[in-house]
Amino acid sequence: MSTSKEFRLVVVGPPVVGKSALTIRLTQSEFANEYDPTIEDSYRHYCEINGVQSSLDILDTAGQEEYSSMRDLYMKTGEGFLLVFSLVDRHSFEEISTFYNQIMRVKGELVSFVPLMLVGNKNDLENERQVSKEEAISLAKKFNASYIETSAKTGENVVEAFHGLVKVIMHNSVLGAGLAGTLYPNLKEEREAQAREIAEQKKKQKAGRKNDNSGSTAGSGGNDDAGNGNQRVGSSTRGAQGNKSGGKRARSSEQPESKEGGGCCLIV
Ligand SMILES: Nc1nc2c(ncn2[C@@H]2O[C@H](COP(=O)(O)OP(=O)(O)OP(=O)(O)O)[C@@H](O)[C@H]2O)c(=O)[nH]1
Ligand SMILES: [Mg+2]
Repeated sequence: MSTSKEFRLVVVGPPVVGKSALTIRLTQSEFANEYDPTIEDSYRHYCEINGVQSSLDILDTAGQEEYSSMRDLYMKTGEGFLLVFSLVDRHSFEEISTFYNQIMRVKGELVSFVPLMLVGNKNDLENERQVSKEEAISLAKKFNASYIETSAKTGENVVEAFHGLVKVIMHNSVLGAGLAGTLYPNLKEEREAQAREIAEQKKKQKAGRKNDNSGSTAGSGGNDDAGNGNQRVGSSTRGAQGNKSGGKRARSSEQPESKEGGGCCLIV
């Protein structure tokens, strides 16, 4: 009986701000000192959040402009986004709005609330700081996002950033629970919901013809913890926990579903 839930997180932001270093810090507990520009890498991280066994499917994206054509696709499929800028690079802070705007343009058609975590990274370089906490918080409020300051180098607040985003997703799905089960269902849940709906309709049709009550439990009455295999959205075979698995990948699935939600501004 697995209760593992999958969450699709996407790490976005300008180049050199530390997106990969943060992801590697979370998944491999080490600091990537060298700069190696990313095209697109995916990682898997297992953890428990709010008592829920969680499997984080993390997409580390390219900050470099030349790969920006891939953005629409991953923005569609992501459930939550870490918007990363560098506290020691004012330009990266100014650029983050471009990523936010693009997310809203792409996701805005699909959902009314997008879980976002604004991340000010490199806070170990305090004496080189170019962005104040106050202005970052103010931007987070505009984005209806949470804000956190991290260091991939020391590890400060790295877990909190990723897990905090998952908590926003969870919170948001609870808000939508009365309406559709979950607000941002993962594909597994969505398929189960569809199967249940189809089964319900079939039952009704049968009952309409005759009151035959032989229970065919087609779509399964169970809820979110049915099967235990993780579901893949795109291609790419993921490695075990914390392993970087395969570079660039093409995703093709569309994010469905859209429901009302609320934001929260959790400042850490
Ligand atoms: N001091 C310090 N350096 C960091 C931190 N995070 C990342 N770096 C360094 O900043 C450089 C860029 O980090 P990356 O994680 O590769 O940056 P990125 O955002 O993934 O860049 P792209 O893949 O090009 O988009 C590397 O040399 C890292 O070691 C941090 O928290 N503190
Ligand atoms: Mg990178």
